[in-house]
Amino acid sequence: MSDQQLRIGVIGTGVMGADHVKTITESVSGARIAAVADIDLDRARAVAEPIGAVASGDALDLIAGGTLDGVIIASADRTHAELTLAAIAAGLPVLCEKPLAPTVAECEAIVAAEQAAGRPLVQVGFMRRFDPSYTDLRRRIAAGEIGAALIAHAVHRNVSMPAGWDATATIVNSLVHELDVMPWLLDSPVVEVLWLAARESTRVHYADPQVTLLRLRNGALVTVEVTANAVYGYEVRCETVGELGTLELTTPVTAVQRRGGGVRHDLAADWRPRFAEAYRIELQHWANAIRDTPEHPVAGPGSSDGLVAAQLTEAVLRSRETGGWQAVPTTATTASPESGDPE
Ligand code: ISE
Repeated sequence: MSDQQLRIGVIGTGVMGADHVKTITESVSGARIAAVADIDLDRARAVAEPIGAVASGDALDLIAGGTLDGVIIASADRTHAELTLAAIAAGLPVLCEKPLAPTVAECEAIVAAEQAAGRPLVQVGFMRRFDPSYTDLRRRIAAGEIGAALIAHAVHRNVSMPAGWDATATIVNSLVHELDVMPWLLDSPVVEVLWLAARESTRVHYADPQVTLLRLRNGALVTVEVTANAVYGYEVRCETVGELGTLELTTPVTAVQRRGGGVRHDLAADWRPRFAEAYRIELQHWANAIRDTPEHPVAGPGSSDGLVAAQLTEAVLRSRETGGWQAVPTTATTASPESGDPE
């Protein structure tokens, strides 16, 4: 396979599926998009035809076709479990967008199927673990630059969310990134969570912004604000406070303008420009793993990380219901995250 390009299939041609097609086609070496599936066949064709890929209206056919070296699942969250299980059954390496599946039970079924298959096949699209600013922050915390890290403040703001979005969607779909990345960053699992919110927003009629506190096994505390409708721009921030100082994530910027008595740099409208490099590195490392280590075609967060994220998500949802701290199941507090650090 070494002098041949890997044939990758993409399921789902929404925002992320289309973005992965673009990134693999333009910026990943050794791999090409060979097939694209979407329940809307016209949409699949519109993405597939310009790059000479095969279009399909049936994701299970694409998986079972026997002509691919790997498949990316970027369809609706509720389809992730069925499609990931089908890929495992076909022995096909799979990169599944987050969340791995919306429920703990589905994630457990995926972990069990992968174990029965006898080799890891599932990577989860927690791309922040490949983002150069996050990997630098993690390395420097681990090196002890600020002494022991005691508190981290994370901020995650989207510009707006579509009609039908609600506070649960913010937890399952947006907060889940923080539930994965913060314990990885501070190298300690989450043991307890607490969900809080201000009064309901009159603009969107659900809790927005919302705050979640995470207590880690090493005693560190994390505050996370997630805003679904921040209006002004897409922004992700994180500052870690240690015993000797602080370390803060920087947002990659192109140019800073000083003019008219002010300083300004532009923010992206959504996460794709902010995390473009993270997606590129994630996909390149995944492709390299498929090619170079077929016995372990996973280069970062795997199914067990997807399961831990789902366990934390369910604990946060319970905290929202009960209004108090919620303990996280012990399987999540003893798992050690797969690195995902490309270096
Ligand atoms: C979205 O699905 C993503 O994955 C983005 O990375 C995140 O910023 C956003 O909050 C999610 O809804």
